[in-house]
Amino acid sequence: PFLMNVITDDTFLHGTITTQFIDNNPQLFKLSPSQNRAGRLLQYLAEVMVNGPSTPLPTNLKPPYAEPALPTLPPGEFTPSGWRDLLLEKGPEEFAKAIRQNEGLLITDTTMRDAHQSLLATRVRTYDLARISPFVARRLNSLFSLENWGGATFDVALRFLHECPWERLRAMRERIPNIPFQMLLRGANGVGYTSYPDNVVKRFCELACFNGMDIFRVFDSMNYLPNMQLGIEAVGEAGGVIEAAMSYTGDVSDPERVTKYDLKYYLNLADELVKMGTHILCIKDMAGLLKPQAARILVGELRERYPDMPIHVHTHDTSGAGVAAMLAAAESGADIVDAAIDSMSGMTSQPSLGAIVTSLERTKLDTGIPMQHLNEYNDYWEQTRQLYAPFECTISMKSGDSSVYKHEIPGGQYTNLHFQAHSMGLGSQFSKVKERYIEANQMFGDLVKVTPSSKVVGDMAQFMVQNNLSAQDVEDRAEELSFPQSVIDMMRGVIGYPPGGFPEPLRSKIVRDQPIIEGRPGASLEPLDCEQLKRDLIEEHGSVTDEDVMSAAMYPKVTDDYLRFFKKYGPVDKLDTPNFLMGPRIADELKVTLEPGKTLHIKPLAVGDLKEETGEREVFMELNGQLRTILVKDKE
Ligand code: 3PY
Ligand code: ZN
Repeated sequence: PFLMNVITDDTFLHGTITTQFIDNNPQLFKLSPSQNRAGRLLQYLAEVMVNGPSTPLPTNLKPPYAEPALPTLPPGEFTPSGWRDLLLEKGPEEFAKAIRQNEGLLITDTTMRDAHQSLLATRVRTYDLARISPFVARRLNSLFSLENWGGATFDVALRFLHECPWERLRAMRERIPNIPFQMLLRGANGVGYTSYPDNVVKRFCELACFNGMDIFRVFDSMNYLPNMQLGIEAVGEAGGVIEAAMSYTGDVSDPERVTKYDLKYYLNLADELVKMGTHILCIKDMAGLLKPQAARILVGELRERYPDMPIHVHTHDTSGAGVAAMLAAAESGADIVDAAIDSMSGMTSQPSLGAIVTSLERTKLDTGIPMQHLNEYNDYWEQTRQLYAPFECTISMKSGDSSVYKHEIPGGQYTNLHFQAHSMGLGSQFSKVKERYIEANQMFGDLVKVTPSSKVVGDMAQFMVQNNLSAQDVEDRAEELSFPQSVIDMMRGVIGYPPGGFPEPLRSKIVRDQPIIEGRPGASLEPLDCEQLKRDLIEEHGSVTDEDVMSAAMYPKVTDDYLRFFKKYGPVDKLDTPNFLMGPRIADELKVTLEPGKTLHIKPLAVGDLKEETGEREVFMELNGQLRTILVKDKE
């Protein structure tokens, strides 16, 4: 076991061992008698049977206990080559050139990140992503990229799914060697909600590349260039493909609209991002505000200005005009657009992949993606989506909303706010939230709204609704109101600055005597002592990886809980989704594959009576044909 510990140790794997390796790594001598993964999983299942779901289920919609059928693949077939082969062979610069030389429209499939972030509260698990991955590698190899990491997936994987996001990345990479992976990096905010020390962002990108990430869409929630620059540098130094994103707001097609975010603003911003060395330029339309005509104007201008620069367009279909906007972008010179497979598309998600592909068939922008394979992929996702019924946004949301052009709420946040308002039984509450969101945005000086700035505007809107405050009330009483902490922090400069800064005197009235951060927040943060953090984590949890250290750097408490959970309950990511969420049913046999060739057969037999003295119940299960009894504290 010592040898096993060593050869699976992160430092060892990264090839940075020194002669003090053993002295510096006392954790390697902590030899656990056995990993006892089966025992820990039985404990997990028994606890869910007695005490209900371990991850909160926001609705009582039930998933079926069914395994979605996978499209068949003949065994022994080669994995065809894809855009990643070219990237690995030629590097990011040549990769960018090849994108410009490609004739048809290229597609990024967002099903595995933004689509479920927008529709299913980011709850899709590695288990379901990994199952379909071999099919994607073999049959959808003409996709430009798969967006499958970053954004909210990192936090949600650890916090609610009790799984390691790094493990997800590796699991998918192993199954999909040929298609580039794409992640959403919140610039200096990494995959979190606030600024982190520069060394954290840099190490994070390094490890993301090491674990198989290729393309990093880097944005800042206020398009604040110093933050963007840090993200761009971090990706560049890590060897990733830099895709700098301009977060789009306002309406460049409306000359009447008085806004900071006009065509000139975006062209200047693009100039800066190009100067910073981006490989791909992205228009990130997180709320779905880029009307077809606006796409023609903006993409058209950018195309002319930068003939060699690949242009990638991201949108959300909230208004219902997403397909039209992506087709307009493509016709105006965009190289790549984002879409989600049909059964995971529409409303606050991306526009439909199938609709875009079929619309372009037999045109000069033909994507070359075979519809027959997309249909099979779609069937899988249609069934898989059912497994996440408890998180389904469509329980309350029945359609898109073209008032998004006014309130500008980003896709994922729209779903959350909509759900919250409706679950309070007050559908009419939502229109109030939207109105207040507009007012809060104006009060803050008209912001680009995307994580985390969108969260601050949302917090303010909810604060106004709860306290029955109009914008005028807030202005009048700003000196005495107890503003949400996120609002105070944003005004202090914690996440950076919007063009023109925050409006005065409101800012001073909100900040009061709290310290102000001038310039880029990361510049005034001490570097994190990663080695010390690693030692602390080892002390607390036994062995941890460098990747765990990065999780802990961004999400200290969430990672701590995750590591504790893992130690107690084992690799719950290996359970199928209904059994993970709802627990197993008596007499149903579950098969759990821990690794190739190691499968557990688990059959729950009965839950015993409550023992008054201890408050416990015995749960009887068969594990590979042998009876096991598990004691569980009944929390009722
Ligand atoms: C995120 O930051 O998670 C987003 O999806 C922003 O659009
Ligand atoms: Zn998005």
